[in-house]
Amino acid sequence: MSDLDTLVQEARALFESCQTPAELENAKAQFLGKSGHITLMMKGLGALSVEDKKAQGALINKSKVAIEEALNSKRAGLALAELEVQLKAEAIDVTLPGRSSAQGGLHPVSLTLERIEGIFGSMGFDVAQGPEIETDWFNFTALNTPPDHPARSMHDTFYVEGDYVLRTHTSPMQIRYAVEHVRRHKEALEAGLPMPEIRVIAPGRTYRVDSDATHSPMFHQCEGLWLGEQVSFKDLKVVFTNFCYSFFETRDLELRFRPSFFPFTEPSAEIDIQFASGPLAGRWLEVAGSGQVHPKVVSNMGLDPEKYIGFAFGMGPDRLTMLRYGVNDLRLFFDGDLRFLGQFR
Ligand code: 2U9
Repeated sequence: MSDLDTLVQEARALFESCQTPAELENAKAQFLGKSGHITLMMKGLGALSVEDKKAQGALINKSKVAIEEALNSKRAGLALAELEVQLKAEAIDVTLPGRSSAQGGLHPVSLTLERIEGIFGSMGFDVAQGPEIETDWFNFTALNTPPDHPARSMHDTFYVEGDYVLRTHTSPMQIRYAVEHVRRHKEALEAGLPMPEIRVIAPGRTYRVDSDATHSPMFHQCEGLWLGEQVSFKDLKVVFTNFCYSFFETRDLELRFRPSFFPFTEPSAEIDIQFASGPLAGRWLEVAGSGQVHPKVVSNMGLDPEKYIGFAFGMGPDRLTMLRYGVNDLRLFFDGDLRFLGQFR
């Protein structure tokens, strides 16, 4: 075997043993680099005769081509191996079950508010929404709650810089609604024509300094108002009884109007209900406050209390949600625990 054949064999063996492209390029330099074997041999040709140069040059060239072929073949092999490693590392197992996207749902209290709005809507009540940061006038004074009233105590009310409060009930929204209603029908009123009745509920967030298993500093209220020339306590009883039948999806319950006091209504009554069957059967449960709108409050709306009369009621959607679903701790509604909230879809 000639020296050149041996050289080609050596090159093949060395290239074959290379594990990485970098190793292979180093190995290449030994044969084809500036001072590699083949290059040096080529340089050595200069000393030969023209004939020998031709013959020997052809042989060296043949070996060079053989070495280059071995090099390129190994390069391709290493590139393929590298690609395989990469493909393996980045492989996606399409047989794995996919990650499903969680389905959201409405908060249980939102579901209750939707139900309340739907039921009162079917009885002709509008829905009014408005500011949660209120003026002292709308939150207290207009509602016949004078400055020395206990409801204004620092213990109950969140005060906001600049003579504002976080509304302690949604009643101020009823005043806003009534004032706007009166403004819109000003001409008819001044001409002594009848004004369309005010029939509205005001659902929403309210705030008081209070926190335990049955009180939260942020809670919900829905207050209702029906005002006209012929609206009586009898209408309150009909409306609220029908509301309870619809809300609790049963007629198997009784209502009781128990005398009470609120600054904005006179006379006033607590509304209790009692289920005839089910887990709450036989217990009187307080569900709302109510009453005939106080003449001073009617007057604060810009209406003549001698002519306009009506009733108002107020209830706590949080408590109604607890009763409807049998939840015993109010705080569960506001902890944001999806294991709890996910049960109400
Ligand atoms: C106007 C005039 C009067 C709304 C009323 C109540 C009685 C009442 C609360 C009790 C605790 C709701 O469940 S609670 O959070 N409300 O007891 N609210 S009468 O009276 C009004 C409202 C608006 C203009």
